[in-house]
Amino acid sequence: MLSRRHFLTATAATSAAASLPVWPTHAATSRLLSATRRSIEVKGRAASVFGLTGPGGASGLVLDPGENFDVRLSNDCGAPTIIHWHGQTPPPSQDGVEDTGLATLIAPGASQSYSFRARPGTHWMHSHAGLQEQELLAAPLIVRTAEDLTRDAQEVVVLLHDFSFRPADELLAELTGGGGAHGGGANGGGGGGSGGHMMGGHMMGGGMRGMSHANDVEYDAYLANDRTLDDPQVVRAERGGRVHLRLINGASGTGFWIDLGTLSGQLIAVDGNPVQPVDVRSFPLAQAQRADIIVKLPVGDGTFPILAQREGDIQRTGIVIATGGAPIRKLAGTGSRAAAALDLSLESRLRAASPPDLSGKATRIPLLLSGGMGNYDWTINGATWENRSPLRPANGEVFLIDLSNHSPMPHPMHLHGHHFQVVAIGGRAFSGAVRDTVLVPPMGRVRIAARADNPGKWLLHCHNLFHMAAGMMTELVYS
Ligand SMILES: [Cu+2]
Repeated sequence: MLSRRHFLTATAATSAAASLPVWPTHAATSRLLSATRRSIEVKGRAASVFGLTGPGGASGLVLDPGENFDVRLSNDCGAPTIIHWHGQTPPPSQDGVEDTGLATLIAPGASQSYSFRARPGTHWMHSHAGLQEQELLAAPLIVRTAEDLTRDAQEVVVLLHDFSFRPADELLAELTGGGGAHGGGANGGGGGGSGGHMMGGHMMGGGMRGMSHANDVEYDAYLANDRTLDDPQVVRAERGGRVHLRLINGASGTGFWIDLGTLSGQLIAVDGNPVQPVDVRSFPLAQAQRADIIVKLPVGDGTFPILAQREGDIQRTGIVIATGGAPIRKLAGTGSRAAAALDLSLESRLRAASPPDLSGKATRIPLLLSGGMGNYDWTINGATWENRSPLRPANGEVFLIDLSNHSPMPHPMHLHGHHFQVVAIGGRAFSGAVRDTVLVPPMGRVRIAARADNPGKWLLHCHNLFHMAAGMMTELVYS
């Protein structure tokens, strides 16, 4: 593996950016994945969205323990695209991004093969082209472990998303062009026939409450496996059985509070990395984060909603687990009170099951997150992506990134190609979870640490899609 990875990296670095290296493929073992266009029904209304379907037509991919990531992606969605394997740590040219110049968009009708060692856990995959992720070009990517197969628990995967009947570029144009907080409402935002409108009015309300707010976009619906609570997915399970929930926040602009209702669960992994088990019932899940939870069902018949409520709001979505012949009660699409803003209360309790070796020399990298709704300019160290100063850790050494949020919005920060450990929150050091995406709340400070063990060029960005599109992205470069 080492020599192969080294070879691939060298190839990528020396070839022209436009000529993507061709990976050897083995048709017999490659999983087929198709980026498609499909129609779903949201609140009784048809919507044309993107999709990522595997060989059986199901959404996403599930790999067996020890299986290599051998995937042939065909672009059948009618638009140029590229898919990022979120949570995987491939060689840089197979990361599924075009921004670093190591790969290009896949043309409609074309395909691209990928081959690298799969990283186990609950992950996902999504478009890294334009705003396609908002239009549901996202799906689960599950890499099972041998332990998953012996664990006596029914696996239930839930991909959360936010949804608008309006095109994503229209949503972004309104945020960037409408003068943000003060002009959004006056810029035609309320006129959408779908009932969707931007947060102009809400923002002013937020301003009166205080400095921070959570949500930029007023969506039409919140989805759990493509469905709303009007018509949720119902998963039949065994009385007294155990369920392994694999929760993925695939939303583009929404952080959720997960609510297990009357069930209590054990959180066993975040972003695909085992943690020392923690009992949970209600906990935050920021954009792009994943949570693996084991729940034990009662012995009697019952229905058990697993809900996700938007932070700072009453809107919610979810699925229902049902045992025996229990009738399914209608669930309201709104909670009784607004959820709080996402915080780091759970994060500060998490401990890595096996902390990485972060001994030796370390480089400290300060990362200031700033911006605001006024001009909708979101920056890292004062610069947008176009004006970035790449971060340069030393190959093989540890790097510490001090994330410091000087803005009124939360930023779920995602580093490509690595998993890092959360090692301090607000200056308090601890041996936290290993992750690929960490929430930095308004005015919050989080220190993360990782080893520079995957040379190349890697994106580091906010996983609020609109913040990223407005410039909140930089790159980590070492060779
Ligand atoms: Cu952000």
